Amino acid sequence: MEPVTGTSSNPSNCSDKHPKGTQARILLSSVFGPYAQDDEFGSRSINPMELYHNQVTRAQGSFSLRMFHRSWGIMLIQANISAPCTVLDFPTQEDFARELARNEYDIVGISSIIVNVAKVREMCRMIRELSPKSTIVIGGHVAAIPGVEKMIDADHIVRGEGVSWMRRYLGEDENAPIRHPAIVSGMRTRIMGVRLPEREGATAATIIPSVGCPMGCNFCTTSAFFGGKGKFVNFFETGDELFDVMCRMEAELKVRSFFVMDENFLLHRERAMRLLDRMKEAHKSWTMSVFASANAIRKYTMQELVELGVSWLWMGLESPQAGYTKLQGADTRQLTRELREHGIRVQGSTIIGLEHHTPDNIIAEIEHAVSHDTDFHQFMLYTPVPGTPLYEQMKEEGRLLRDVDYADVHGQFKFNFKHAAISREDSKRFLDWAFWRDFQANGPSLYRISRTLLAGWKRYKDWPDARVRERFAGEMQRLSGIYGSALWAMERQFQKVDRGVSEQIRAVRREFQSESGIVSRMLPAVLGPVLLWTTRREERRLARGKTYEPPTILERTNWANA
Ligand code: B12
Ligand code: SF4
Repeated sequence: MEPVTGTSSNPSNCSDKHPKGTQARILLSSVFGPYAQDDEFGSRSINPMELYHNQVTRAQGSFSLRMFHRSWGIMLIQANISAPCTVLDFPTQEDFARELARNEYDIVGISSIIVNVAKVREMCRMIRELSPKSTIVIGGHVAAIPGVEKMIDADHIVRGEGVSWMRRYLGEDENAPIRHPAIVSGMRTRIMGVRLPEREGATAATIIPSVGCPMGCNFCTTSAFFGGKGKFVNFFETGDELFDVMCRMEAELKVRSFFVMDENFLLHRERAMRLLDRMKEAHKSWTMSVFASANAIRKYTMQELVELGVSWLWMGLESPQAGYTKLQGADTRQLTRELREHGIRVQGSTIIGLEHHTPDNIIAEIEHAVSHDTDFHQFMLYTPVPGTPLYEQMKEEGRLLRDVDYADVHGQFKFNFKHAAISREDSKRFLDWAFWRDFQANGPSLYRISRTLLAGWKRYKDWPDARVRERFAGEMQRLSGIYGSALWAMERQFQKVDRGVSEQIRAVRREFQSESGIVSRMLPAVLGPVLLWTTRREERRLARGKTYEPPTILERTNWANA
């Protein structure tokens, strides 16, 4: 596997190194909000800045898990340059204009994905007007749009890895070790109408070991953007390096859980197993949420995964008929069941509208996906995204639909290509049905994750390895009363959707009661009715069209030199 670094196209032909080098003053910004509304800049109400509510739990009403994630790409760049740098996350247009007007920035970098290209265009226009001397650098997946340099007025458009590009541009050592920023993985978490308190250490730290994925599935935009099949960019090569980063995060953020932002973390077994050795030596009872493909998961025994602290696993299920290498020979239903029995929450991901799908077989395919009974399930339309092999193939075959706004090419709306058997309108109907069916058949994800925790606790509460025992005991102690209360409210509220599921929720609640300590056993009687009330209030708010937006965040580094 060959690592790759970022390359840029240089529309204005300026020098490849900024004249001020590390003295240049830099602004790095994400695209402006608000996001969860329909507007001319490509915001869409169905495309909020929320991971779960956007593409996983969106049909779960007040039970949908809502939270925001920072723009990690620009945080990573900021942490790895010595020039004075401001990161502006989730600004409004007014915030962005104010920041440009108040500071004379030499470089303004904007990070964007494809759906937000119209915002990038507008931000470039604003920079030219308010800060005409600034050099404009555009990075992130938006750079993969063919002909993007003609759509926006920028000086540099960076494809691929951005830290090495920015270091090179400032005349710094692009191969210097990566300094990992301290990132709290999520913020403003909300469920059942309640915003969870943000205590230090309560939310996992994000760790970014690499970008890209060598598996190279034809539709995969992250794999394609960082080099495609056989390639990826590793920031931390070894388990030792990763262990050191995690120890630093543990100390800085007071965390014991980590969201590992690596497209296929378990694929690199040697690194993962070395990390496990170090964790054992230092008696680290950490938990990890990871992305991994079925073929990578099967390189490990359940014991190894549990000892490694894997407690949340995001796995592509796609479709058993699709023939992806990562799924070959895998019985994903059996694998999901086994993982959950070991207390590992599974987030499945299924594609709607693959080539072999027809109106006659799609319902059975969705039912098959739903029968995995994962804790969370993401459904996505098969989508040729610029930069991917699938996009090139569809282009050659003349199947790309013209006049589809890039703002609508995100897999949660309608096809952007001509499917052999399914119409564009029906693609949305099937997608929406899949989300609804999963919720109706399997209940709220909050119920499902509590059930998985219970299974893990029962299996591992007396386990000989104290690290494992402590992890489950800690989670149970923190969560059993809260889950018990939430289950109390869910059981009642879900009666309207499906009585059978409501009864299953009750059974799990009772089990929690018998496995909990005295305080946690008493809590549901008090907290349950409160949660039922907040849940119903939230349902009314959502029915009135309530949406949520992330806060604007501004962070400066090396600013004394500026
Ligand atoms: C966290 C995340 C989010 C967060 C948002 C974070 C944010 N603040 O914007 C949430 C959950 C809200 C989200 C939402 C969506 N997301 Co999202 N998301 C991700 C995820 C999982 C991680 C991003 C990340 O931090 N990666 C790690 C960092 C280090 O990598 P990076 O961002 O690519 O940055 C590197 C380079 O791109 C470059 N770079 C980035 N910015 C800049 C700027 C400059 C100036 C330079 C020089 C370089 C540079 O340098 C960085 C370091 O190498 C990625 C998947 C992935 N593995 O990347 C998807 C991903 C980015 N999301 C994607 C999509 C499609 C969406 C949604 C449309 C949801 C959907 N329907 O699928 C929405 C859009 C929301 C909106 N209204 O904008 C796609 C983008 C596809 C594309 N080609 O444009 C991705 C790639 C997932 C996928 N495989 O399909 N997302
Ligand atoms: S295994 Fe997952 S991350 Fe890797 S290329 Fe395939 S879809 Fe992308």
